[in-house]
Amino acid sequence: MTIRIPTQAFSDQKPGTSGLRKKVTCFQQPHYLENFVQAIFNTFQSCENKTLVLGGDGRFYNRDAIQIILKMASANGISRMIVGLGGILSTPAASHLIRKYQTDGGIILSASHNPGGPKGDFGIKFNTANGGPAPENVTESIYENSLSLSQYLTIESDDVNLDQVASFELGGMKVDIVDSVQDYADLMEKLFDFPIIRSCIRTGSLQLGFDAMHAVTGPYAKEIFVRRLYALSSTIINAVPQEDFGGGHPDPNLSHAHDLLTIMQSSDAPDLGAASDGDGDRNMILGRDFFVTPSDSLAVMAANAHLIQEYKMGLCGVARSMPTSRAVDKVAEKLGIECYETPTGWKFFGNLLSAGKISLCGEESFGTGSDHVNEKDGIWAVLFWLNLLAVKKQSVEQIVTQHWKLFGRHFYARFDYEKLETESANKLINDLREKLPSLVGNQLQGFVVNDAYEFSYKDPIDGSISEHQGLVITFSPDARIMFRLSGTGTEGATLRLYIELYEPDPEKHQQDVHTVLKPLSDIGIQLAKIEEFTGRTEPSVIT
Ligand code: VG1
Ligand code: CO
Repeated sequence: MTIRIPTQAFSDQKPGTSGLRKKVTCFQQPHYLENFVQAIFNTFQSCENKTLVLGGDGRFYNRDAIQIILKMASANGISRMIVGLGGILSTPAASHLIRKYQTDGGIILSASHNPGGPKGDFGIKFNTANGGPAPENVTESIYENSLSLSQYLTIESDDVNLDQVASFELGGMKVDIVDSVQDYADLMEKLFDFPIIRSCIRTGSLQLGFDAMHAVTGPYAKEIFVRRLYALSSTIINAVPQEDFGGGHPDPNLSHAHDLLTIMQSSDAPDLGAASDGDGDRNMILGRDFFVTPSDSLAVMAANAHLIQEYKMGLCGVARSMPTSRAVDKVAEKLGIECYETPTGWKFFGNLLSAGKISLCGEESFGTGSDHVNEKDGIWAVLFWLNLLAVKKQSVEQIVTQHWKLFGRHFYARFDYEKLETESANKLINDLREKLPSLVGNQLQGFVVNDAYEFSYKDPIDGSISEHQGLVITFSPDARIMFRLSGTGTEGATLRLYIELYEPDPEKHQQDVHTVLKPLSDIGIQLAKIEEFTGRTEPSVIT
């Protein structure tokens, strides 16, 4: 029986770069999760005949949230829910299910790379029928709805069993518990040349080390790399998803993927090292004692896509987020295809992917993907690299350094200043924004400022405009620094400073990245008066 629960609206349910993220304790307050979920349902004209996918990255509170959402979905009149076994779905697997079963969207429970556990973070995002993250107009209407909620609907019922593949009814709504691992693995097998990869793995000419970081990709990695590609089971470390990610930070970068790094720096390191994040949509690619920046990874993929079965007919276009290095732009130029520059966040790629304008896209934050789903996809990226290594018979380092010879190298780094006081971080950005026009023409540490502007984006498909998407300063010789505030943190503000320098001369490609970028990071730190506004003399993390 449907019950109406009176509630009071919360004023802080505005989704950020990727859904609504808060501390678990915030989501556990009475009605907090329920209000946001009701706001999602309220944005549907009608819930009748609607099917949704539901699952999450397995972090603490995932199971509780799923039970709450199922009952609310039933009360709201949703006709069918497709739920990941054990309540688990990686973000790309959820996107695939939405598309495969042509559902009306999906609810994904994840705070991605943010730590989990009772004191950690929780998150919820809504993906639309194209499988991709809801665009801004949708997240905006969910937010508006959340501001005026006075009730939500639920039913009285026992919790359902999430741990068995089964179909049943919940208050008149159909619930299908599905094993998404098989569906996802089947999709991967269609995109990549599994026989070639398998034979290289079997002969020992190709070895992989994969760090699932105690997060959602463990079961997917086991099925794909071990069961279908015959890698040794020791290939996958930290393979069992845990509610608190083993107390770690499930962010695949040089600061957080320690275990993998140790393996890749050892004398018998595998050919390819890779790690994924909390919800399985990001990837880090390493060679033997060699780090591939995510921006370079995207560019290498674009330049070599014709060697991969699925992309052998060529790419229709590519896209990168604004702070991502312009390495992929060079490739697009050579291929004669369009390269789009979007704001940070996967939701901005969705329209381009759906309209067939791009087939490959990525972000500097360890996210790459293609039109096979409408999300960034960690395991897909690892398979792409495995397939490339199997075909090219070169090391990761050889592939990347040859790429630089052909296209030039984009030296790149990101400095994060985490947990800043929100007010000071906003002041810093406002101050710098005002200063931008006066910077043009200035000479700073041997670099001349060419342009200084605030990035805004007009979506080429629906014409919508997104403003305030980061501050950009470009220089001669060819370099850029960019600033923006993170939209995924849950404590204070995080300032990101992105630094990029283009070096066409192969003689200079072997220089140390931080030495090369030092003058530019100094410029950025001084122009933005980072120490003055935040008191910080060092970034919290450099990636
Ligand atoms: C960060 C990254 C961004 C990514 C987003 C969601 O956002 O910079 O590139 O799309 O996380 O990724 P922000 O606003 O904190 O810079 V995930 O893997 O959290 O879904
Ligand atoms: Co993620």
